[in-house]
Amino acid sequence: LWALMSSYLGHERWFIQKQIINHIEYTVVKSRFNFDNGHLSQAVASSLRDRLIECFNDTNQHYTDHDPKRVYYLSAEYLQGRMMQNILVNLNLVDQYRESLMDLGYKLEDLYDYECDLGLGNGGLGRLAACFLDSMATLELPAWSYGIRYHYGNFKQYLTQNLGKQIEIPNFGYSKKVPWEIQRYDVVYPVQFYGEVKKTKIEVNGITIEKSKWQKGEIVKAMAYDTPVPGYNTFNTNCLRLWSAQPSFDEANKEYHCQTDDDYINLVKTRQRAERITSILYYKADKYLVEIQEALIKQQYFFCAATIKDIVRRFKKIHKNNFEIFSKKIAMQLNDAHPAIAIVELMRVLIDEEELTLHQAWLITCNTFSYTSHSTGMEFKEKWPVDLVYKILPRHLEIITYLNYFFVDKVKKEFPDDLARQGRMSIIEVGGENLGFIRMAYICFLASHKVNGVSMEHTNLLKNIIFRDFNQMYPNKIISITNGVSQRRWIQCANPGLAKLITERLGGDEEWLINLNLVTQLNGWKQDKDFIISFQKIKQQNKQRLVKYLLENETNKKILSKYVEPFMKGQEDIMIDVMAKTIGQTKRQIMYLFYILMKYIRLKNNPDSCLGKQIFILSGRAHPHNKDSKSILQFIHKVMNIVNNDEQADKLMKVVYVPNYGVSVCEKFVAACDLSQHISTPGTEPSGTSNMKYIMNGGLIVGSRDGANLEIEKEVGQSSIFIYGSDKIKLYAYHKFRMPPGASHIDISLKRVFDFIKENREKYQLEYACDQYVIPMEQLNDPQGICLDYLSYSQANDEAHKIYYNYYQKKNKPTYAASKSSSVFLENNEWTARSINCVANSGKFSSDRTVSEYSEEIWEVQELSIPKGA
Ligand code: DL6
Repeated sequence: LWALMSSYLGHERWFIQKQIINHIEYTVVKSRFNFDNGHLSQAVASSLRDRLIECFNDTNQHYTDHDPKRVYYLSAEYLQGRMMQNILVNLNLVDQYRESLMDLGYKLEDLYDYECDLGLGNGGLGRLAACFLDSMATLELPAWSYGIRYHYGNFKQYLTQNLGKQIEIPNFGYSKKVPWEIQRYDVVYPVQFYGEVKKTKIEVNGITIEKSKWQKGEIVKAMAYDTPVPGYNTFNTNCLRLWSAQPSFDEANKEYHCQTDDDYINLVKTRQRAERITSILYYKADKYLVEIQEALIKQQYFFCAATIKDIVRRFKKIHKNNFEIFSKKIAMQLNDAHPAIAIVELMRVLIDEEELTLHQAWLITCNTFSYTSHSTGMEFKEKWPVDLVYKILPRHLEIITYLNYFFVDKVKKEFPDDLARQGRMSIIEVGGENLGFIRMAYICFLASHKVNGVSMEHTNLLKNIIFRDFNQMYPNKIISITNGVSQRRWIQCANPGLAKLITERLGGDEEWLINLNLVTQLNGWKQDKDFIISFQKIKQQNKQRLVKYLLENETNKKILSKYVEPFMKGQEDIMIDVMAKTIGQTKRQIMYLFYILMKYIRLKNNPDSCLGKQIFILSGRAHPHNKDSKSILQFIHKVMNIVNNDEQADKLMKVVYVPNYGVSVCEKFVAACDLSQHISTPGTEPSGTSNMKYIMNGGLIVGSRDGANLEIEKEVGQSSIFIYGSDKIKLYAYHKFRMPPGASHIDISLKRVFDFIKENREKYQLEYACDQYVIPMEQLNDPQGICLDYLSYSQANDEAHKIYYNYYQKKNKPTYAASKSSSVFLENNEWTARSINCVANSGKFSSDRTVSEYSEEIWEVQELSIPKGA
């Protein structure tokens, strides 16, 4: 309707302005003569929401009318970040909105920062889900996604001054109204917990069968919140449906009228208990307190029960009880094992409510579900204590027990003499406290027709280690689908300058936004002087934008303001090196910090060893339940204290930490950085996706032999990714046999770092690093292989710095070239050619490719295009 009206009347801008001003008045409730950027941002969002809702309603109606096979994506996390810019890009409205606002005297780009980052996720898995939403809509797939509407989302990080001690505080800002979502007062389902299973005997065709009925217990209501998800350049607008918990009592019902003070208090407590189910996003921990484990089980079941009810209701509306075609009409994808209980819930619904047999229900379930694993460590495999499941979900435990009985029987038949295998493969891990544990990931494996890893490396690990026994029994089940990220978010929104340049070079064609393989044409421009200069200028502007952002933080302002002055004036260049990811041992921030300290020590001994100015940026949250992670965060701040307060280092290197890492911060990093670190311990990072984002934006990478780094190397070649160190087999040999023999010697430069740490242990409070690493070799545990890999790691970084500073050509201090604009930049065509090479060969890492593979190899859903003005 909007498109039609605008094209007929030719007054698109006028319409946009009128809409925005109306929203200022009637939605934001401000006078049209007195509002600020914050109000304007809300009004712009509301005007976009109106458009989205039209497409959203049309899409849903079209799906209902045509009844295609649908895919439902179940994920406990969605890390969407800010949406306004992404929505404008997808609706192809950036220019119209920019111009309309300009007429009114405002700048569109100034409004983006007023939106809060939607942080319903902890990291990679949630951000991947957000990219998938974008790609599924863009590819016009009939896809709905389900999740949890956490009240507080990811925590806010508070850091004690200078010490880097992390305190987690709830993200109260998050509960501010999210402009995109639609509260569905009419989409509400009861979800049951606790209670008991009652057995009754019934006669069917003369045969007596036992029926189970789950009864009593507590009921909580699940209310839907829908967020429309537009695709790029299409009318298709899918739905992200998130569930929020509400108490189930009907406040108008006389039964609940309070007779005594206690009744009143109890009613309030009931409400709070219900709301608590969806209040926070939990971080995974090796061992939880019982009450947290209970809350987590309730949260996951709540989400899955409401989702299954919604899906079955929609199916029955058209197909009544024809469950034979259920899996022909529905595919459900589990994003990791968090929603595993959805499998058992579907079984329960089919058996107890739809009166199918266990066998029938199992066949339908297996043909419907598929599962993506996103982890490598055993610790991430969801394990639920049997006693808690018995208490909270007694009927589900019964179903799981049946499934396990039949499955273990099958294992026994196939491997009659292998008792150990039967124990290893059992869904229920017997023994220990809590009457044992339910291995939820095994349920996912067994009930899915396809299981996938998220990179080649990861898939091999699933086949050969994590699900080895299962892979032997079901050899064709595990497949590999390498992750990807959306170029609309991660180039077009994060780096509009580069996006414009790409479009220009591809002849003004924006097709690359839906087919990233087209950027391969940029390979032809790697040596083109004009293109190189344009590319460098964009990078320079992005770097200045990032530095400006760093200066907004008081601590970083103190560290950087003088250091960056000439850079901000365009008089010199600074190399920006970033390591941004969750802080933890396997991510190996420690190795990066050792390298920074080594550079610092070298510089103290010989100031000429530093080829040019650098800023090392670290960002990422520490794991709230993990001591090591928090100690590493403190170690970062100690290294900052050492380097940033030293007069000699003052002119050549600075280290900063950026708190509250999230999608918007990451957007600034990927557009600006020259080099980034993806250096996880081999065998611990399933894929990584930030490595793909940096590559797409022309950032070179230092990477370990882990996750998707190796596939990136295959695409961009060794000139743009500096792969270093051991692979997981070498690491295994190192741990098991201290092999190779050289592994028992610590590299001389690392030794200097250790000596420095030892000497300054008290002065800078370096206990953590000291106690972990500066100890006799025979006591050194080194689980992450840092000593093993350090030499090649430092060489990879040194090599990158030399190339950046043109060392091989100049063998002396860098020279700078003046551009036509006021700024100068490092004259280095070699680095820029490598950088362009990254962008040009990043086509594989679009989430459009990833989602197409899921669609073809797993879901078997077809695209369904919504006609204009449907
Ligand atoms: O697949 C998305 C993403 C990968 O890129 C990361 O390598 C992996 O660590 C991450 N996994 C998780 C597991 N979380 N839990 N729970 O976030 O998935």
